[in-house]
Amino acid sequence: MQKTPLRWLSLLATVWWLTSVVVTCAVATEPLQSDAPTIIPMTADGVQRATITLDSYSYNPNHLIVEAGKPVELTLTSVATMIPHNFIIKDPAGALSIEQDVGAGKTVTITFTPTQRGTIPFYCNKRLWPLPSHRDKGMEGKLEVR
Ligand SMILES: [Cu+2]
Repeated sequence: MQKTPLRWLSLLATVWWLTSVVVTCAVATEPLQSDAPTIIPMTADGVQRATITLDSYSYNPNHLIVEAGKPVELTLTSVATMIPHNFIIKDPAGALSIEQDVGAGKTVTITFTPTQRGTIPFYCNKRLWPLPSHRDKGMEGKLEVR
């Protein structure tokens, strides 16, 4: 009979500890990104240039607007620690198909010329099984071709 209050106390402590861990994880994985569209400016040489920052698990900016028929140069800069990401963009017609790996902390540049007007999604398909893919964690965006 003497031990019952102690047992309750330790149970309460365990519940409190588990709750705080779950809350901390939920706050930490909240993606920080803006959905505001970014019109990629054309430089003097006729190339539409932009830098996209890759993090775990986001692209920033994640809504790009470009002009059809003009070259696009994207500098993909990863600020992620340890986790490798990629940049995949494929239009349904098959005119545009890019799959570029971007290692943690690395920068790579891709160039392409979108020909079809429309909105094409881009995303990261990396995943650490059995966790959801990076795209499922919010690592996606869209390229609006006008
Ligand atoms: Cu990724």
